[in-house]
Amino acid sequence: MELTEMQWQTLERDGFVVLERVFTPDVLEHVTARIETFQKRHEEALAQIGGTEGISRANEITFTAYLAEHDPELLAFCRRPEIAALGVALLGPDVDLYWNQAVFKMPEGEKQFPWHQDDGYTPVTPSPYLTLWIALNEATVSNGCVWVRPGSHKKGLVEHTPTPIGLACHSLDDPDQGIPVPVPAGSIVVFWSLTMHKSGVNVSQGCRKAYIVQLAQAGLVSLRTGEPVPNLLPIARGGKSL
Ligand SMILES: O=C(O)CCC(=O)C(=O)O
Repeated sequence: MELTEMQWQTLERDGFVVLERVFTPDVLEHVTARIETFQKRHEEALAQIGGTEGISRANEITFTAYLAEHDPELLAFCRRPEIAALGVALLGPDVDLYWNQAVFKMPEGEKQFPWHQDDGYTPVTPSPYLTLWIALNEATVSNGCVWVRPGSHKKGLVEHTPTPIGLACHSLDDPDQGIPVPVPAGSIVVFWSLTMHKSGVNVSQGCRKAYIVQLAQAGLVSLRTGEPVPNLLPIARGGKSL
């Protein structure tokens, strides 16, 4: 898995690049089935506590985290050569899995997910780290694909304001709403943790499913505590996938 010269330039200039159809349908099917078990459990737990927890809202949008931590097969997916090679190429020889979560956007929703930088949620050093937004099914403008503001990673970490549905660093009413990034199933939207992104409303009939895998240089430190981020999972060492 190597980026072409043009893909490198795009990532440097725009803060994101699309790698189409990296994963085959059988790999996707397997990973999606594993993830769905956890997501269903998360939905059920949400229903029992009134429908909301953090930024997850039952029947609207769910963020199901710590998947690779609980499922060896999902950890193996995060260590696949395609993913490890991207981490090594963009971050260096020693790469950790910092965070992983499935984001399911339910049909006929009404809300966008607000503009933010991933670093806005939990600032860490070194920054930026890398977000791989993996489309488990086709992501379209109608079902709530990701949108990005090209070049926004060059602004550094900007202020984020809490809203009832997540942190926001740029208004959804601003005329500059960036560009949509629709992708076929199995594709990766690669972006930096400083790249501003949002996701659109899902006005389709089906659920939009993504698996978000965030990679960082080994030895990430929290800027809030000054302590090493705990429980990181190694993905590559000395340039080699584990
Ligand atoms: O997948 C989405 O709808 C948005 C997820 C997102 O932006 C994030 O988790 O940072």
